[in-house]
Amino acid sequence: MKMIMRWFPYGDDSVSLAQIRQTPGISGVATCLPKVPVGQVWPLDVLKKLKKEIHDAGLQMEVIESVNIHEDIKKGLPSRDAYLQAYIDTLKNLHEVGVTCLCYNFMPVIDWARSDLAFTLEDGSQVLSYRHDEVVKMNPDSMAKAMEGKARGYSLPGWESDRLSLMAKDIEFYQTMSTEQYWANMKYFLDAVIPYAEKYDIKMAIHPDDPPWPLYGLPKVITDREHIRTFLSLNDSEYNGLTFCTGSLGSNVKNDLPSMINEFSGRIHFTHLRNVKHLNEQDFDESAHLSSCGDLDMFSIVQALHDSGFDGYVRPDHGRMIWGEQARPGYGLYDRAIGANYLLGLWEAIDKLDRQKKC
Ligand code: DNO
Repeated sequence: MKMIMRWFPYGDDSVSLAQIRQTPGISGVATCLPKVPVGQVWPLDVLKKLKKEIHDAGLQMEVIESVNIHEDIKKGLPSRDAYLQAYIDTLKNLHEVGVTCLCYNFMPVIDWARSDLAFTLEDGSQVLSYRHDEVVKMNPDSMAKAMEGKARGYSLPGWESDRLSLMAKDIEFYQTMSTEQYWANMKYFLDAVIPYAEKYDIKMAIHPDDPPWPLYGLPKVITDREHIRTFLSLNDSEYNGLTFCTGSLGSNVKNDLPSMINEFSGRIHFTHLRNVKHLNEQDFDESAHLSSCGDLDMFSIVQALHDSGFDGYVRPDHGRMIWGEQARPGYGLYDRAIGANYLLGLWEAIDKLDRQKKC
């Protein structure tokens, strides 16, 4: 298992590579090229420069989060083949710079949704929160505006401007698309891309839909055990795998995360570990990573990963904003560093007890 942290390039991150390097147990970063418009090939020279910057700081660049998928692919339009070729060419360039795992999502139009990016908890810390009634009263456009106001000046991954400009038209398009058609478009993507992921030795790791239920009449498919089974069976290659995001999947109280980890072991290549505190079945606040701060049992989750032989990448997911930090919502340094070391502590204890048992 390798513990990494998400990091945004081009000076668009309040957290420096040096700070990440000084966080105990972190071997690298999950990063991206947010300035390359969706659908275009990620340039090799830019990737090489980025890799050098990360390596010079003493960290690895083995994970990319995310290369976004052009809407024409998700919509199944004839123009998709050209965008698929660009995706494949990007995989080639990622391979050239030593990337081994690619996190992406197949959510239509919007990536993740929250009603507030700076909800204040009792202890004064601020978190991302989700109130279903508020979210359905908004539309993606008004949510984007509300989010921008709370983003502390940082860009929000998944809410890129090229995505937003077409939003209204895209939403109408998807509202008339059946879920079966959406799965078929996903299979078309996988069958085109996975042979190249194998060739370039890059594990594809789809991120679950967040939150894991439909919004605004848009198809949402990576939400629970059944749907993940369907997804994995679309293409049987081990390179067709998952980013197991405990916060996203854990927002659905019916998901039994440790048992899902056991079932999908071997196909989980990347894990986002965070906790959530439910107010009811659909409303929740993100919380500190510690089990006692939320509803997820992080011990059982880490134990399931450990015992199923997980050897991919883990990153602490969204942290709270604490100690006066001003950072991109979810991606400050302090709470993620605390979370990472809590998770590493769990892993060490589970691993050592397991070894003792075997002696
Ligand atoms: C939000 C992230 C998502 C994630 C993408 C992966 O903080 O979890 O934006 O990176 O869904 O493609």
